[in-house]
Amino acid sequence: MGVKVGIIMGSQSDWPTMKEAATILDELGVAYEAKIVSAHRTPDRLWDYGKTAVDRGLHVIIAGAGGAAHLPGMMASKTRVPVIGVPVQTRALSGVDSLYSIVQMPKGFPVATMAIGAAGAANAGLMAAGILAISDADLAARLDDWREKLSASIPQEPQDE
Ligand code: RP5
Repeated sequence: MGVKVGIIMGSQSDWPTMKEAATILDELGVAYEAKIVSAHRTPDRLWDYGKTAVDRGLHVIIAGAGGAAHLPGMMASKTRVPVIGVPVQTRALSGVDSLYSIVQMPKGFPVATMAIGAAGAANAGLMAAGILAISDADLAARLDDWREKLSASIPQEPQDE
């Protein structure tokens, strides 16, 4: 069985954002693949990816795109593998365009939409790990440990910068 998490993005320019998801998965020891799959520029690639996702053993797809961000929704239309959408921050409209493009799916084809930008991509990694942890006790323990460390790193009181 191959990797269970697919990270896909509409463009090379999305990678600095989507790398945040990859970094989280690295930290948690979760294997993934990362691919450029554009809804507009490579629609056949999108179709093939969605068509083969279940048979290839993918359990979660993290899909990031910016602007007219149709990749996550189209992928959700093509496969029942859960899709986590990441709205990439755009220069023109600050990512609100991406967010609206991803979040407003019609009934029947959900995309679990994260926050705009880097935080959303990191949370997508954590969400994917949480889904896999339901049936992976070792990963569940690593995720619990990661969360505890984050909580412990938050100071009780603010400091002057
Ligand atoms: C979208 O268009 C991509 O997801 C990217 O966020 C945006 C801009 O792409 P590039 O012109 O930088 O390749 O399809």
